[in-house]
Amino acid sequence: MSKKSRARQQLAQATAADTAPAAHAPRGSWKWLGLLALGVVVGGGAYLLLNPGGPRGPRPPGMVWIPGGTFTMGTKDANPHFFDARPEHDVEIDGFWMDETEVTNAQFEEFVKATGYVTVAEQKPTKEQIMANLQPGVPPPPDDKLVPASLVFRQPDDPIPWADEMNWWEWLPGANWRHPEGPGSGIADRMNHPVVHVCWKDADAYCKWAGKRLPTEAEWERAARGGLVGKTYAWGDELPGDGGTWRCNIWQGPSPKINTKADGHVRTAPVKSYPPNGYGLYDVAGNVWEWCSDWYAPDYYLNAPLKNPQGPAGSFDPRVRENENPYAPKRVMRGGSFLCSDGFCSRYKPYGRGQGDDDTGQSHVGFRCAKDAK
Ligand SMILES: [Ca+2]
Repeated sequence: MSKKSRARQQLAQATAADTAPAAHAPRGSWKWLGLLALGVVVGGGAYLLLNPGGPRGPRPPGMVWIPGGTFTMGTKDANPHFFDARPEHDVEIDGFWMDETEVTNAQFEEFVKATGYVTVAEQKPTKEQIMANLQPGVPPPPDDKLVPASLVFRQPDDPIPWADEMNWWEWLPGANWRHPEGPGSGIADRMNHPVVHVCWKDADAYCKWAGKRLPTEAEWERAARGGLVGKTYAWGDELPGDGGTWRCNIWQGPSPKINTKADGHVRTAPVKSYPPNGYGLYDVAGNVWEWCSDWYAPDYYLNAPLKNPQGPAGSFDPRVRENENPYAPKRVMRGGSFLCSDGFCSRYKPYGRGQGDDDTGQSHVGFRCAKDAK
């Protein structure tokens, strides 16, 4: 046999060996492997049929799956605080991932270190920014008022008129996410607290950096309800402090002067200080308000799409103060904050709605991210 024909013979033997079942493989193993593969395909299909709102893909770190489906959004609650949360209406939502906690100072610091991002509250505002939120014809603020600042809750010492909430809010120069109560305050001992003084634009920038996005308002409410139907709170119908165990960080005592701190915290609490809801989400009631992607309009529920609503095309807030522009850009925020209570602002219930200027930070506003199922 020539070298050439021997080589051809070896090649033929090698090819036969490659295509034949391995000598040690038991008879019929290919049949079993085929059946196994078929089982995976059929099983996966059955899973998708039986769990149309079920998770897709691996779980992103720190996120939980919010199943798709139809839920009842809004409320029949006659409390005037919920004038914009009526009527109740059924909404269909696709499943999505959601951060199990509010974004913490530690997480936000990671973002700032990686990108050099400077929040809006840390920047000197322009006259144009200020004027965009005011009625035409209102005189501009003096130049010396154009300094980096944010809104800080100030607990008053004396009784004050309730009618004007600006009596207990201060536009404080130097207040920002690193200094929640202004110069002299810090976050070194609050790294696991939710970041605050982030405006909507800051929250949006963080989400994009993290490969995520802000939840829509409908997604947020679907998530906050935790799979419960027709319940008053994110955990059910029990009052927040029933049985002596507090279920969220809100206000106890005559607001805004006296806070008895029965739940353990006067301002923000570390995330995961209270039990999660049915979907495994922490602090969807109280602690800090959370930005959503939607523009705010009080009458949106009257004509909102019934599947995956994204919010109105622009914002409108008729309840503005004198000289303020009702069409100034405002976004929805949800969940209430450590300042909420049933006697004052009960909007920490899962259907309660809030709104804020998209370029303004506050000491009780933060956010959490969502992520598409891909
Ligand atoms: Ca509290």
